[in-house]
Amino acid sequence: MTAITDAQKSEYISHHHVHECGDNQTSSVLTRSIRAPVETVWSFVRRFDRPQCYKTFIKSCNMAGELKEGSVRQVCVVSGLPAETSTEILEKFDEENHILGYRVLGGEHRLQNYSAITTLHSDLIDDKPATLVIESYIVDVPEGNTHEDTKFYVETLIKCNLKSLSDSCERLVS
Ligand code: A9S
Repeated sequence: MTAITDAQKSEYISHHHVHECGDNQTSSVLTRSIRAPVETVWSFVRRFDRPQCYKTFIKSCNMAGELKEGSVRQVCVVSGLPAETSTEILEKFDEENHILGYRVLGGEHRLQNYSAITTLHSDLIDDKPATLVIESYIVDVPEGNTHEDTKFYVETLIKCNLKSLSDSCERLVS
């Protein structure tokens, strides 16, 4: 096992994280390195039925049935955000390659047509098993907002999620 190079990282991004962006849409890619093995990180990310296990903005989640592509969840958001609920479908669920993709179907919030994909890649940090998390999204720019506003809002939420994912995983392995 070796550490992920910048070239490999670019390859992962061009393979999984390229979004066709219309004029009224915005998208970006965020990454985070976590000092925990891929299986540990995946044990959190895979829980489409329980996003609140690391996402601090989610108050509760309801999903009927099993974790599989096509499953739909209803999430309730904590107070203080310009959102109440969101209905979301699991579009890609690859347990072998550690890939999860979901899309927003509706709900009381402003991020219409939000779609995100998260991929995990096995890495080494200081000779110990680690994980490179890559998350990208595409979303419509809401009426009355700029591309920059929208990108800033979404990136802020994703960065918080990745930080909390990292804290949860690193706490488990330390
Ligand atoms: O949690 C994520 O995967 C990332 C984001 C940006 C989620 C956003 C969100 O679920 C809320 C937390 C409800 C905030 C949606 C779809 C809209 C919001 O405004």
